[in-house]
Amino acid sequence: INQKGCVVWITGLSGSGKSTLAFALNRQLYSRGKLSYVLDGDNLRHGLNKDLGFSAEDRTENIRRVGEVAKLFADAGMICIASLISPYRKDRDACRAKLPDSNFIEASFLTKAVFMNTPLSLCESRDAKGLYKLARAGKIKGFTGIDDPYEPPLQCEIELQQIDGICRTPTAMSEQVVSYLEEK
Ligand code: GGZ
Repeated sequence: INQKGCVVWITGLSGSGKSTLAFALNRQLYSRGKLSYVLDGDNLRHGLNKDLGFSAEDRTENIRRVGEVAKLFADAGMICIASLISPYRKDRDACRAKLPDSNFIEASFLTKAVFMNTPLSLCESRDAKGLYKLARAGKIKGFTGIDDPYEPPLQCEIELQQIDGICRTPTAMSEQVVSYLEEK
């Protein structure tokens, strides 16, 4: 096998497109003969992390477990793509600290709204599962971006910005990540 294991950690708001990017990246790597695997926060919450909710402690534990599993995949030589909101910087940094330098690639997936205070418009307008609507109505408490914080990375290897009206395709964005991986 001609590859080195690593973790590509995709962080961003709910609805920002993390999972779409993760699976597009997975397909693209596969077509190039690379072994990769997606650890998706929302999926893992049905199994491995079934016991966890969305309190700060539970999110921290969620990220910790996925970080440990991602490390195992990387140790096994795979490109592990983790896509979780992972809203707290300290939790992402703790995952990074588990891996030797350069084996952890943080890709932040942010909409301009996060920084610009045209708040969350893009994520919220997608609202595939109607969760933002429930959060706005106070029926879900502690929803990231609404009444729970999202701390964008101060430094990350790849920043993918999606701006209202100028959406790049998942393929274009995953190509950017693949180029980065090839370069390294
Ligand atoms: C954020 C929530 C919440 C709250 C349910 N806050 O976009 P989705 O719906 O399909 O995926 C989101 C998923 C987040 O799981 P993660 O494991 O990635 O979160 S974290 O990294 O913060 O531990 C969202 C849904 O769960 N969801 N309630 N309160 N997202």
